[in-house]
Amino acid sequence: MTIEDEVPLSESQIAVHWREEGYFSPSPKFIGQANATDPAIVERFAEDRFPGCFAEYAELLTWDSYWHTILDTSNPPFWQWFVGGRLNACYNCVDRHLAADRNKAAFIWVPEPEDEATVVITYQELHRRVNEFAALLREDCGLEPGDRVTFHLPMVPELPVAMLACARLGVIHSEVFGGFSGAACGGRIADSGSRVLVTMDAYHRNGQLVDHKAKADEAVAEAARQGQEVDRVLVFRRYPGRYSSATPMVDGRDAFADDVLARYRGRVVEPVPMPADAPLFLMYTSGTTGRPKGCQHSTGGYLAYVAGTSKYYQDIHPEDTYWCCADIGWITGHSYIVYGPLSLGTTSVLYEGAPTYPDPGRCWRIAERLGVNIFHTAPTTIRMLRKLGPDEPARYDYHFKHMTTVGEPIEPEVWRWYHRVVGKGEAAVVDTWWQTETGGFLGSTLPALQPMKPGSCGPGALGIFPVIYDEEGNTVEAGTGRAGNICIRNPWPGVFQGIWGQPERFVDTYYRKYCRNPQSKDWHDWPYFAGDGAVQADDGYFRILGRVDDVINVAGHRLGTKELESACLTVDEVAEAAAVPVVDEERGRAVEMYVSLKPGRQASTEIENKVSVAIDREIGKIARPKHVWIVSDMPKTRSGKIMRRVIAGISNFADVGDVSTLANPEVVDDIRHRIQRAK
Ligand code: 6R9
Repeated sequence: MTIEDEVPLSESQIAVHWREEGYFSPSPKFIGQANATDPAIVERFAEDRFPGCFAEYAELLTWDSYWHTILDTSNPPFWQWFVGGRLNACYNCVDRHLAADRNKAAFIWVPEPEDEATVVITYQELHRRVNEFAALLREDCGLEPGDRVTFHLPMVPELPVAMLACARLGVIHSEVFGGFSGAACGGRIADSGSRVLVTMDAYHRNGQLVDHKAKADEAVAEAARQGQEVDRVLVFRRYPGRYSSATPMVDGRDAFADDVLARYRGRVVEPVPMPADAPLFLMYTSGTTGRPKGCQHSTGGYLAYVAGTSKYYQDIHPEDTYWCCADIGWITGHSYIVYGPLSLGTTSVLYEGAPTYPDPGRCWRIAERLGVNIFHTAPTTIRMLRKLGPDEPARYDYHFKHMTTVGEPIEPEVWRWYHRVVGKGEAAVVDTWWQTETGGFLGSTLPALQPMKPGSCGPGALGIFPVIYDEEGNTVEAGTGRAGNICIRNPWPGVFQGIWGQPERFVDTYYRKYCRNPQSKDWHDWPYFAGDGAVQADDGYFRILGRVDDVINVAGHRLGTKELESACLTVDEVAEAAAVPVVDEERGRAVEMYVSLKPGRQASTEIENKVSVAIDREIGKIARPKHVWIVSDMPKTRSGKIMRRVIAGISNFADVGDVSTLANPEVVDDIRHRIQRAK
């Protein structure tokens, strides 16, 4: 079966088109303390200062040896930043803070159960734990620089410890979001060629102690099916010494990480000075084909970029208590829970559980108790907190100076609640548009210098020059109200280095579309295609409309339509499947699955349930469809391609567009009646 739309499905077709909003300014108190208050910074990062301007970000780090070339463009679009430089990411996030701040909290970990004690991990303690784990990885697992290791860890301190231990050794880590299924994890293990998996027996989520170890066994089995053997599974225990899983440990393969670590007590491992372009980690994301993309991020460029953007956009100072309420298994957590904040030596809060458990006051209690003053989260969480506890924030005595949002467009209505109620009218709000591929922020506002505008992410970030192109590559001018594809005209240090093992896909997906001359070694000819629709207002601010490719963004998680559809096809009765996005009040977008059955099979709720279960198993609960519709047939082109665009139109009660090229236009009405009866 081929599934491909003739016209790519565009989320912007169903995006809510809100009107242009007025500006908001931060308080003089905020401006007085901000890291970037001198407008000269914008000049320092102007286009005629590119790429040298980014030395300012790199100077925030400690280098073992300096670079000789700031940007090497000799092999486009495989850009290399800070060539010749060497540094260690772990040293920059941990060791260099010891002299002045050894007993300052690096992480404060808040377990989900409210009666469990909060754990403070000082920089000294973090240094000790990272060194011990690095010794274990090197000696017990035999890992060397350049090897890959997969983590399937929840929001526990063991996760950043393990990441930093890898960084110390030059081992490439690949964390798979804990909520993803064992099968999804197995696929990523195989793709990255990891032979070591680090996991945990259980963790708390929404009041349940979730058995997580079972997923490790599925992951190892799936990896083996795809040709990758895992010979070591390190299992942390959520409660050391007490195993909280019903799944047996496998002899010779599995070991309790907390037991093995005891053998490395007090061990110190020297940080390995890595070339700036050595890969630091892989972060998998969804694309338009079933195979996930392992986005490969560099050590020097990435770290410099997240340090710089954390300083100027998140306005992080070393004395802040910063809380990014997201999962480390998402790029946001890598960049803005671990690497960015720690490179600046601040205190970063980690929370294990759901923001609304046991009630929508939980986040505000945490903020009050820990004195959090910078808060970062996603629109989906904001919408949920607003729905469940619109008046909760006023009941707690916390004060944010700064708040950020990331992951999806935020509706102006929701923005205003965030600003007025969560931020108590005192906090600057910064919308940050970016992607797994981009390492850090692309579009945002410098909080003390550029006013906020609800519903717009802002102009290009420092040293980032976005442009909107139409399908033919003509520039869509600002202020025309016309939407197009947002691209970045220049490379920047945080941009990913490639897709692990798929160099052609990297070039095809991100650079082919608008490349002016494939022979050219000039970066001007290689704009980066982000895959988002956008409009630019005449003030230069961008409004992001959503994905233009076959990716559905559910609560900030990117789900590939192909992945969802292949999961459905594991159900015996299902002949064809199509995944479409629908507008959802809380999650922004939700998935609806349309399936048709093999001949002779009868539609039933049992089959609908089987489809949901298959998606849980293959991808994870996050992807569970809002609805499964069993239909008689799919709208198809004459070449047999399923027209998701048409189904999405029906599902959202929107215009389905031109159906004249369909081979079977009559099914459009069939499906429409089916949906209208039910919705
Ligand atoms: C960091 C992250 C990337 C996609 C991106 C876009 C959407 C992210 C946004 C936003 C509007 C924002 N997106 N931030 N849309 N405003 N502030 O989210 O990475 O998971 O790779 O998703 O998310 O569609 O292309 P990732």
